[in-house]
Amino acid sequence: MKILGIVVLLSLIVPVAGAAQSIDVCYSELNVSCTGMRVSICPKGDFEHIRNGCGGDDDYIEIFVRHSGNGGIAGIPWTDYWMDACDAQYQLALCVQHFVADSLTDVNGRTTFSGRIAAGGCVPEGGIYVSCQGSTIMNTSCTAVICLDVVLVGPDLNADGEVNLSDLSFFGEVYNKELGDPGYNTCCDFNDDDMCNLSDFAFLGQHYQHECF
Ligand SMILES: [Ca+2]
Ligand SMILES: [Ca+2]
Repeated sequence: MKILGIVVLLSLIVPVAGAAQSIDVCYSELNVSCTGMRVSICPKGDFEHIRNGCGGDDDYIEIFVRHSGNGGIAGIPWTDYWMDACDAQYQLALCVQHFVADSLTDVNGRTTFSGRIAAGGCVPEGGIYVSCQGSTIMNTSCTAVICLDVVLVGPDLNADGEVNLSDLSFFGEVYNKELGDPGYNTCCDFNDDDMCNLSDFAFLGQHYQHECF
């Protein structure tokens, strides 16, 4: 009877232990709500929202964090994520040591990201990856990191955490160029019209001297 009691007790403990199971990056899932998401970012975190990343106001990046039993892991804090460029030639400099989720993960391990990103740098191609608690989310066959179809641009062009004169001089080199022109750089096109001109300069002016806080 005593042994049976221990077995019953253990069976009660196991689900609790399951909730603390570690992340399985291959069962976990990462999606973006639209193709061609493009978000302008600023070190101060006051440029575009991810939810506006495809032209509407309800876009998001979505994650399902799952354990090796393929169940969701609930209650993961919104600060336990990281993101960066998949292509190492591009620099993204997050101002804080996390990429902030909208909420704790729910019972399915799901949460979304739809707010602003406080960061410098530019990721014009190659996409971004997302990590949760240090584990980078992989595809279902576990053969490659998931690189979301997301482009990030911003006025801190040299990714040093501050929009200042050095960014302005970089911007000057691309000024009045458009897609197809030699030397054109999409990183200077903040309003996504394939041109780097006065409208983009105005955005740079709005975020001038903004820095990581
Ligand atoms: Ca800078
Ligand atoms: Ca433009």
